[in-house]
Amino acid sequence: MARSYRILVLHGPNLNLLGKREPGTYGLSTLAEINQSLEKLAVHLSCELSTFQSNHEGELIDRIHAAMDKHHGILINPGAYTHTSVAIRDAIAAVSLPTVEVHLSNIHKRESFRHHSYIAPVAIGQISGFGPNSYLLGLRALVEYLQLQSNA
Ligand code: CA2
Repeated sequence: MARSYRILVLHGPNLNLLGKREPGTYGLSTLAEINQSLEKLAVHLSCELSTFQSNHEGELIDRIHAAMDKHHGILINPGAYTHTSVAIRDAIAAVSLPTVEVHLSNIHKRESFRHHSYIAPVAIGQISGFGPNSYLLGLRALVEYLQLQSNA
């Protein structure tokens, strides 16, 4: 059966270190393991994923721009750029693809500088605090949103 939705999964800075440093805050799962569990769910949801991690703002922005004609939606953990990047926010707004923002940790329970997200106002929603499950919940929410939109 053809996969119905193509989703771009973006991981921001330092997330390549997952499972290798600070397990107390970010858990024991590696980024490769998170991508594998997303792939498994994607098969179940009949969607196709492209995953990409970068420590560079411009590279993330380039991928968002390139998604315009190739993908139906974006799942993004912008990492620390969540709290600093007007440029990533503008890129998401410019491509106007449905975007779900996810975080491993509950950013609202942490330092006050993490409470504000530049991305949230241009996302359809934010999922924060469920560890790697935030990504899986985010993918489900995005696919359901796309399905509801196409049935409307
Ligand atoms: O909770 C999240 O997913 C964050 O997006 C993670 C970012 C943080 O700046 C955000 O406030 C919340 C940090 C990612 C750093 O990842 C590391 C992983 C392992 C070791 C060190 C950093």
